[in-house]
Amino acid sequence: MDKLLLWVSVLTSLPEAFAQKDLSRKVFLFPRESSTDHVNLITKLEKPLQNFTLCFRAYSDLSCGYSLFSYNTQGKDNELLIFKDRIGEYSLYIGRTRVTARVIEEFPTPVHICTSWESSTGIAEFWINGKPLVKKGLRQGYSVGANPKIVLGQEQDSYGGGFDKTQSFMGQIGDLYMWDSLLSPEEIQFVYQGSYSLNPTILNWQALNYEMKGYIVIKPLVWG
Ligand SMILES: *[C@@H]1O[C@H](CO)[C@@H](O)[C@H](O)[C@H]1NC(C)=O
Ligand SMILES: [Ca+2]
Repeated sequence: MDKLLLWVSVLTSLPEAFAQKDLSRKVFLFPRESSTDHVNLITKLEKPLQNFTLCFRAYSDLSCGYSLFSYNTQGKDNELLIFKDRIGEYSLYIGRTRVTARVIEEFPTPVHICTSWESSTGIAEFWINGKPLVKKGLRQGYSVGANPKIVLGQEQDSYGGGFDKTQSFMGQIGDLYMWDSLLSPEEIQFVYQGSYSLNPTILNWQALNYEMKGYIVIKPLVWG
């Protein structure tokens, strides 16, 4: 009986033990273009999202288009997608609809990206290296679906797959945090400056649950 109880507690605590790693001052390095290498970010998100803020750092010298953050739900492609179209151009997709924001940027240079969306107004925001870009609106009244597959390094065309080498990411990604709320402009600045004590509710780089698939390496963050 005691043995059985021990086993039950080991089995139930194992996933938790594997679950969360603190990746502070570390990045995922995607060292090559491929249609396979990727990282799955795992989160328990059981209710549709009306508001969110997502922030992370990225460093790449690709000049063609690539996926930065791909979030699909069952049967719904591009439910939430951050795509870099070209130098100085960032797109946010919500429910397969897209807005694009433009910024003058040096190339190649490390970038800190925050993006947010609010269902009640449909307003999407981008903040690039702490600087707010022109706001646009899309999908007012929509809710982003729950139980997502979230992929770094590849762009999904199905639920957790359907990758395309020409949209893959090569470079480094770190400091990724996601909230189910809108951060204030002051909070966005805190995050940009490296302060994350804001309780990220969906994804937390300091307690991250993830799976690395293929050629992915964890390295220290030496920029940004
Ligand atoms: C989303 O934000 C709006 C205001 O920006 C707020 O009224 C609403 O309650 C929020 N929804 C959730 C589920 O937090
Ligand atoms: Ca897609």
